[in-house]
Amino acid sequence: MRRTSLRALGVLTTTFTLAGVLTATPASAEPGPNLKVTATVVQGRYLPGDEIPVDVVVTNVGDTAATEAKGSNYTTSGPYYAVPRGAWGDLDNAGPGASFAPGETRTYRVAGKSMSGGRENPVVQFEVRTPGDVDYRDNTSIVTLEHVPFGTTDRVAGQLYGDTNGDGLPSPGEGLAGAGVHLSGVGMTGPLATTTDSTGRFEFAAVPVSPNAGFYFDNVPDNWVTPYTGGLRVDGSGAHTALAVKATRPLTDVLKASGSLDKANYAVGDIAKAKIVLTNTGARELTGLWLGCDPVGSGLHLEIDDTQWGDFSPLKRAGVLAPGQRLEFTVSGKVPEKASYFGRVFLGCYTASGDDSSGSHVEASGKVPGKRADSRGRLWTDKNGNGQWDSGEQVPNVNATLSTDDGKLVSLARSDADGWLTFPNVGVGVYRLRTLGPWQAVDDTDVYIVAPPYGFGDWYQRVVRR
Ligand SMILES: [Ca+2]
Ligand SMILES: [Ca+2]
Ligand SMILES: [Ca+2]
Repeated sequence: MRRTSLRALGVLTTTFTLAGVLTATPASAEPGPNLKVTATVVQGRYLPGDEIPVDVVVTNVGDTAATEAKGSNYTTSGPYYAVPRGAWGDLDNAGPGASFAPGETRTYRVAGKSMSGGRENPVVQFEVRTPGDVDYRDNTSIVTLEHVPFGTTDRVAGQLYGDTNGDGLPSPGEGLAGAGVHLSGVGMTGPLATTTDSTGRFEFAAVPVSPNAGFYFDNVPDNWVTPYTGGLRVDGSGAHTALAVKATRPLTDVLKASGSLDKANYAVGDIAKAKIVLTNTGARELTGLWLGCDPVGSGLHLEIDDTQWGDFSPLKRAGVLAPGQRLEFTVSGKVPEKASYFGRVFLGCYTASGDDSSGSHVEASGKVPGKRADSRGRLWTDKNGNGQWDSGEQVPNVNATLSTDDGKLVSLARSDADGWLTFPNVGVGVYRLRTLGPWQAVDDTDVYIVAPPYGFGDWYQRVVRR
């Protein structure tokens, strides 16, 4: 039994007399600070990995100021609930702590994440301590952080349309039929796939809940371009049952591009001149235009300084073409050394308007002759019809040739007992392989002659009986 102090009674009286709004000090409490903690989960549909905010109400129900108050949380069962550094604000354990005047109340929104999935919900104790707290029974509050129940599924459905009339809405007849629709995400056992119907509609009846389900289309008819749809949050609330996904026409419809180099042959270090022609064949002005050249940084492309593109530079993205306008650029770039190992220097650019890089490509190349290399490969035929090379499928004693695009013969070789053949000391570049006699080379018959150290190694060439 606690002794009721005169001081506590005094506070009680004052409280009732003055305002009646402060929490009355229990008549049983000792004099001194007394923090009381009440935690409440902020309502929401939470999935494993989500941030779950909890409102922690801290009140000093004592008659003396509470100082150095510090908060902490502890997962008593279920998946671990982790809060980031600083989540407790001025109640942070690493700091000096906070003060509460008698009767003062503050609410702290503490937001952490429950780590793994599974069937269990985290049960978490929130606690705030102050030195000398007269009644420790009310300093903790335990809450269950409820996730959307394990095994919940959601319906995801919508329509893919090509916005032919440009009104930004699915209009009659704009549905795109026969496109593949794919959905896969965290927490799902495997990817889901369906196909749009004759009106462009699609449906996944039971998608397992997922904080981030990747969503994309393929095999879209007539080259319509689908947007980047990003990940969907599928949480069982039915938020994605009427998706309207707008596809747009590719830039290639209206933005034509071509390129050429000023010479057929170059040496390393030469400055090559390139001519690029862009044409707007459409009826609308094109804006935000730019070119992205040597997109993969292969080291085989002409080194063109971006400033030469003016408004069409990838840094500016400010090119404009009026309807029907044809624009010709002449730019120059150095032939890099690496090109001499491959025998080719390239000009390769994609064309774009803003973030849409679906314009025509610019492609041109020149020869960089000089280096030579051996090229070794193997002839084989798919005896067991499994589509791949297997031991014993080599084809011996076949004569083969390498020739240029325009049919000029550059090398001749004959396969040995194991199907191997070597074209010796061939000038670097790309050639066509042909086989003579009863065997015909099929599939990709390009042979790349590349000088060390960049060689691709031995190649395999499939042949069939004529
Ligand atoms: Ca207390
Ligand atoms: Ca429309
Ligand atoms: Ca085979």
